[in-house]
Amino acid sequence: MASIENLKHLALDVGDQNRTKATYEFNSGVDHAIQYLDALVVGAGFGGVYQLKKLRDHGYSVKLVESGSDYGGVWYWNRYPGARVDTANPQYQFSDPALWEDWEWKQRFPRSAEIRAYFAHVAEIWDLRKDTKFDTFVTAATWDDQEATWTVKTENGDTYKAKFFLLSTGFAAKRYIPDWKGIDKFKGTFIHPSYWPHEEPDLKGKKVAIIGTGSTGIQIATELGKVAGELYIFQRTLNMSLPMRQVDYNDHDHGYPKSGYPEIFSQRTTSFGGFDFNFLPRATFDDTREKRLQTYEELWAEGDFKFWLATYHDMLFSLSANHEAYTFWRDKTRAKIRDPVIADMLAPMDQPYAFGTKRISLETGYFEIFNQENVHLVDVNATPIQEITELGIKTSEKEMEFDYIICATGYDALTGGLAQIDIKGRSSPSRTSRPESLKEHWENGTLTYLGLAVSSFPNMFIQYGPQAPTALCNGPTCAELQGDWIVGLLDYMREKGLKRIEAKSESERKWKEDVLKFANATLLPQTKSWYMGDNVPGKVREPLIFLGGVPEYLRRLGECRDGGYEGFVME
Ligand code: NA7
Repeated sequence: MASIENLKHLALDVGDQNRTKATYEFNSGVDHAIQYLDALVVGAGFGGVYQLKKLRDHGYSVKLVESGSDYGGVWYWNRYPGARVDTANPQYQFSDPALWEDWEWKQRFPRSAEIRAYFAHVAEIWDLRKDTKFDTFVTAATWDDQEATWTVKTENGDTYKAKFFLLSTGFAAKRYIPDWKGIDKFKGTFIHPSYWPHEEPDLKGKKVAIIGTGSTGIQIATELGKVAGELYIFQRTLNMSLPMRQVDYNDHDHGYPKSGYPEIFSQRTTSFGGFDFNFLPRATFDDTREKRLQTYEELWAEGDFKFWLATYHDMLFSLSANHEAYTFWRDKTRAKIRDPVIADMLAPMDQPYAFGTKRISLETGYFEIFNQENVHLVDVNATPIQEITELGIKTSEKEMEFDYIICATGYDALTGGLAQIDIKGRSSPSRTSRPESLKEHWENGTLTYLGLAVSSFPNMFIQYGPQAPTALCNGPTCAELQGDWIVGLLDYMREKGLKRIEAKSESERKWKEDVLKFANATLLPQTKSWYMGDNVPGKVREPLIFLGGVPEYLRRLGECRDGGYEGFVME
């Protein structure tokens, strides 16, 4: 784990001279006067960018700070081969017509570079750059109860004092690399995909290992299968990937008429996942077998997440319904793989876990790469990785030599990015009246109210974090609905002359019960996944996502607001 920082510096040295230079200048710079603000927003992805624009429009003094060197959030960092969003357009963008009227997407599922270009467009139209500071990693934040202000410190020595501290750091802000012995000894290149060098490494003909078959591993493997001399994919859990059905747009066809955009955007908050589609109103066995297969075929043909989140409404709740979906997926997938032994590893006859209870990835030819002679699959359950050596990877069976090891092992998702900042709230009775850190507050499990606020951390709000729809909600949808709610709250406080707001600990307890109740009604807790905190050793196992869906979440936010921000204490 200690090697994460080394990896970051490796990536910066190799590929991002500008950022290295910028970091140096900030470190040695003189511009460290304290800045006083109404709000400091952390993180320049969809959530933070929306927050900056909205708060400024409402007359607040606000700044946005970001650890990367430009806008995009995860899209700033994720530049690995094949990196692309798996939400279909036109849904993956802000709803402001000033942005979409002059913007044409090139693909139904845009590449990471196209999303960065979109963010540059947003920054220009919304005039964001003057209020954004990049290369700025927030290290600590301390609440002053007397002044009702947060003091926020950054790695490069800046200090901000802000009435509101708004964390839009997203759910994938802290990388996870297993604590293997020997990473530093490896003579080749060891890469976490989110630190992919900006100068593309030449992998043609090279011997490459990819560890991990989440969305990242699958996207990279599909691309590298075409260029690597030998590609070894180390799989711990198979990914029940679905066909993406990518579409390249041309000058005349952008996939969807813009006249329909407002309708699409208004539908997003009525859909479970914040998309323009929803679960079917009928259950799996309401249909005859013939009709069910026809329905599956139609969903399969449409691509996107339709076979996951636009299918029968009981698929994520009933084992027998889920098994039907798995069987269909399995047979479709096995038909793509020639070697029956490999087919048994990628899509076994016996269902290994409930379909859709881990993050589904969208693929474009992933399963077919295993028909190539240069692509190999290693089951790390049968032959676990024991250590990284000078030459490559040593499993329980043998040592394997590599030029590159791509460690696509994901993130300390949802809580890790927040808890890594030393955030200290007000004095807490449970800490014998010393200020409690957020990490301490969550040491026995995550506690939030509405996935937005935390008791004993006044005037602090989280976007796209734990106990909200987050990873099961389209990013721009969540950015807008949470962003609007937070700005509405600040407006309310300003109108009433209030300075301080804090979630009651009782509200947190009740919200946690609700999060548990919704999760336990589904099949998700039965599967090991980062939705449940399983991927990081030692992390508390608990549902980290609000699984009631976007409409229910929005209803809860509205109920709280309409009740005069019920569940909070304000003064
Ligand atoms: P994920 O989805 O967390 O995937 C990480 C992968 O790494 C997954 O297949 C893991 O297997 C595997 N992994 C983790 N630890 C190990 C060890 N010790 N040995 C072998 N394999 C391991 O991260 P991604 O970056 O792919 O995606 C993150 C999200 O970002 C994605 O869903 C999008 O929303 C964007 P496991 O399944 O835990 O058995």
